Amino acid sequence: MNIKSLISVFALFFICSMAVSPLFAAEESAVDRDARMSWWREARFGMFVHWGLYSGLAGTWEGKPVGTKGGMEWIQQRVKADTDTYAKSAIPLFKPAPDFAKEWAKLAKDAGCRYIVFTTKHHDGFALHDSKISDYDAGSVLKRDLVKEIVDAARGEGLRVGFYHSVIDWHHDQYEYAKSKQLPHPLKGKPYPNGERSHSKYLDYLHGEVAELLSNYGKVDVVWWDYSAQDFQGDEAWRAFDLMNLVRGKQPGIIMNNRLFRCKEAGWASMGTDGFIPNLESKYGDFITPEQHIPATGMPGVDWETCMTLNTTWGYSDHDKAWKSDEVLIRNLVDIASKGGNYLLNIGPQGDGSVTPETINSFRAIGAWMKVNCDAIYGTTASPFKSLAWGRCTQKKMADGKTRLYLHVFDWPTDGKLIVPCIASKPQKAFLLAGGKTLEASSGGNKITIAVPPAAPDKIASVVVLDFEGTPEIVE
Ligand code: JFZ
Repeated sequence: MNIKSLISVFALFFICSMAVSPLFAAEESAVDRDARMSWWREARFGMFVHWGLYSGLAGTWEGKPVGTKGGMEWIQQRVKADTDTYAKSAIPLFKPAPDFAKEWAKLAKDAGCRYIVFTTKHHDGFALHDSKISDYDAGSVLKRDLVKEIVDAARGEGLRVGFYHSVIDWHHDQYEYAKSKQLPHPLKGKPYPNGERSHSKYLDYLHGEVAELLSNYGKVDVVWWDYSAQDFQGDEAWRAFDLMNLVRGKQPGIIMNNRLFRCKEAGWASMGTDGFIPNLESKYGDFITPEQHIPATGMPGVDWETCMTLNTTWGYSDHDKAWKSDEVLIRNLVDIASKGGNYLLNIGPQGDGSVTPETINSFRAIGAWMKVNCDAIYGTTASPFKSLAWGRCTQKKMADGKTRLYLHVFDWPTDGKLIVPCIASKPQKAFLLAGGKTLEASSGGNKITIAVPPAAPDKIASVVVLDFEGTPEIVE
């Protein structure tokens, strides 16, 4: 072998090892990471969409409700249907109307969401794009590319776009579900109907579809992986580092969650939806995803996003009427922002893509509140106070070196005096965010007393603004 070919062999080896290096994320500087995360940190509020074949079934199987509570996007697993039986029932009921996605995008935009994350494929395995490597996809079955329709509609409203993508797959005939005791599968405990399976063939397919999704729809802002178990996760289960590097290679600025993993280093303490710890090494992803709950004290130093349903199911159900009130939804958004997190609030459109009146009303109520108060949400950081009896606080560093505190008052004082405890600094200015009326504020004895009107400007959350020179001194 001559020296030239020796060099090219080395060069090739070097390039290949770069392509699969799990150190990709670790090599990013803190400054670059902050720049990459900045839109997401400022956004604070996004819309989640669970929509697929299960949406048309609407929580009903063979004419009977499967349940009134819980995720009906799991219906195939709940009734233990094999993929052919499920597809035969579900496909005729999945009939997206023209322009359905425009309705979602407008609803999100008007509510004040800055991004939409939607299911490109859920656990049932049905892909919403036009896939060249599958016939269980919208392209093959409906002759439509629903991912393109949704991305175009979201971009049309100026929203950022995220792909929820399930690595669990109840359709693919090479997915070796026996490898995990913890991950769900409709045929769990039963032998593979098609004899031997090769999980590595499934992974080739998974990576292939992810490559299509991250190549053919322009810029993608978020990938929201779902999900892993302690007994099946990461590299072994999904060739996770290759998968993340594939995504980053195609979309350098992208943000990903940590659900390709289920280990301590990746922010997981246990199975279940409350098994989170405020710790995340960057090679495992960019943010932690508390599901259906808000961490009591946030997750200082870690990026996190609470995802939540409007009722109790992610995918549409005719039988779930447990809708959260506007008060709960708006106060959740405030609570999450006051703890430094994002709120990803789910809608479950029906089989034709339409959204229920309850969903529309909830998002419009949030939108009405945001129209007046969004400055107290976007671009804010966590409260400097441990707790406040009457509500929550968010804060913002202003361009002129001032600090602005936004006091979100849930329980409006009946005596006309709003008291901010544990603060030694005197505000330069106090005013109501709604309308801008100046308020009298006095300071002393480590507290600020603000004279407020007798009636709350907003029954759910009224915002009082305090401006300080520099950083206010908190004494707790
Ligand atoms: C997952 C999905 O199964 C669910 O359908 C939905 O998409 C949600 C946003 O994400 O939910 C989970 C994830 C993890 C556990 C349970 C439900 N877990 O670890 O027990």
